[in-house]
Amino acid sequence: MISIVETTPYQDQKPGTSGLRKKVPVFQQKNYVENFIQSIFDSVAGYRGETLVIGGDGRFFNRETIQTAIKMASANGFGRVIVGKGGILSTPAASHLIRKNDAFGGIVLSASHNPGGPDEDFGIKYNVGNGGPAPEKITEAIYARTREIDRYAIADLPDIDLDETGVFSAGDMAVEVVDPVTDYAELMEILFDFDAIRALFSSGFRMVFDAMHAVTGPYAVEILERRLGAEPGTARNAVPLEDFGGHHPDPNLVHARDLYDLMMSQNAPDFGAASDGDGDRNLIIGKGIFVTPSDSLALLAANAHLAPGYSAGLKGIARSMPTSAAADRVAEKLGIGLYETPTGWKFFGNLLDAGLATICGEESAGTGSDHVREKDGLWAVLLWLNILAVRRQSLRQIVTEHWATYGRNYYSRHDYEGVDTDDANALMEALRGKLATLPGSSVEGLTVATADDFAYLDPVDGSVSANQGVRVLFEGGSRVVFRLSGTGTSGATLRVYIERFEPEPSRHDMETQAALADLIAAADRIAGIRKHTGRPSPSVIT
Ligand code: G16
Repeated sequence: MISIVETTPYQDQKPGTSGLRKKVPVFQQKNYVENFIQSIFDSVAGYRGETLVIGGDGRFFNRETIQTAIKMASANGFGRVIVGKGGILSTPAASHLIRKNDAFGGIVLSASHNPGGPDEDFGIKYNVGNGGPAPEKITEAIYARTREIDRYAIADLPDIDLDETGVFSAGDMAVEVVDPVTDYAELMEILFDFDAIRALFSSGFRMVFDAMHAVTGPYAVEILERRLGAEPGTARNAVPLEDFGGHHPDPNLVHARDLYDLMMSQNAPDFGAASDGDGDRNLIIGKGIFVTPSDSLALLAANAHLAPGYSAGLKGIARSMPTSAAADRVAEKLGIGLYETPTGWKFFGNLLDAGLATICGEESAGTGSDHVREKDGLWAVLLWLNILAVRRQSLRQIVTEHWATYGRNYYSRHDYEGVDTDDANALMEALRGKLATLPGSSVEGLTVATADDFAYLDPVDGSVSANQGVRVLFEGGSRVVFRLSGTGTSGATLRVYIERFEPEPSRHDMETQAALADLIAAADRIAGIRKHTGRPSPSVIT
């Protein structure tokens, strides 16, 4: 039986950089989830009888939301739902299932690297038929719909048992509960040289992968330990927990500190890696050397041809605007296109679909390729392993050789979290107001060459996305970028991205913050960070 339930709209269901992210109690309000899911269905057409993929990162409220989504998909006329066993699907695995099954789209439940639990974060994201996050045109339509929605449809059905694989029925709709790992692991076997990586592990190579009590645990155990022969225990914190063990499942130097300390210690293994809540981010650390996400993108692009899936070469490289320009010089040397997009993986979808880019990456610990339409944490780890297996050099050697060839982009991001929203907006407004007067001025001994608010013209569909971050470029190629995060759930987060290009190998050994000191001071002078936020220093430095 299908019920049409009357409802009243919420005014705050605006999707951010990556779907709707709020605190769990917000999602638990009456009809909050139902309103948003119905608004998704109301904003896309042609799904009757089609397939919808549903899964999440296993955080608190995942299972309840999946049951709701299944009942609403049935009532709205979908023909089939594919859902991961236990409600689990990493974001890249969900993207792959959408593509492999020619699904109409997918609902991905995650708040990524944000903490989970009854008072922590939750999120709902809609992905389209190419497997990628819905483009802005659709997220805007969803938001518009949430503001006027007055009813939703839901089937009156018992809950589906998510812990058994198999095909079940939910009204006229089939529900296929699938193993979340199998299809994804098979895709990885096609892309990478598993024999070479197995040989690397059997030669005594040791790694640690920190799943951070989040979704990649089962994937890492199956792929790294079972299929590639890494020693048992290589995948740590490998059981997904609803609250991620009380931690932030954010693979950065603050929240993956144990891994970082291990990798900097005397008994460090050869390779350390971590992934986030929903498995799309990655952290890469060699013995005694952290690889910034921007450098990782450049290095993966420069070496991708060593993996079978990329042996034909790359069509192009895409990076988000705040990501360092390290990848640009790789693209230049390879003679392929380099695309600079706004922050948000959704902007890569068109470039990948059109065959303009093969590899994409972001400073926010995301790297991926055209194998799916999401960034992919384990994919990045496996590509690194493939490169290490072929080159048989240490990660440090590979990175320093890369810098010697291309130059080094010193890079850091300073985050000011939980800033008062009005203060953060005032800072950005003031910054925008002085853009015209900055060029030619001198700050901390640096001369401003250009300053603008980044706008993106999508070369495929011609759409324009304005106000994507303020960039201040200095003579000599250094720059600072300011933008407000679109993924936070309380207050505002100011992100300041700082970058200096250093071509000279004898100067490649500096400590990063020291190498950027004058730019950091210039950023504060230009934007008045302390004045506007009242913060003497950033909350997180990565
Ligand atoms: C999401 C997006 C990424 C973006 C990141 C940070 O990642 O998919 O494209 O770079 O947020 O965005 P912001 O700087 O606006 O907070 P994830 O891993 O959170 O889904």
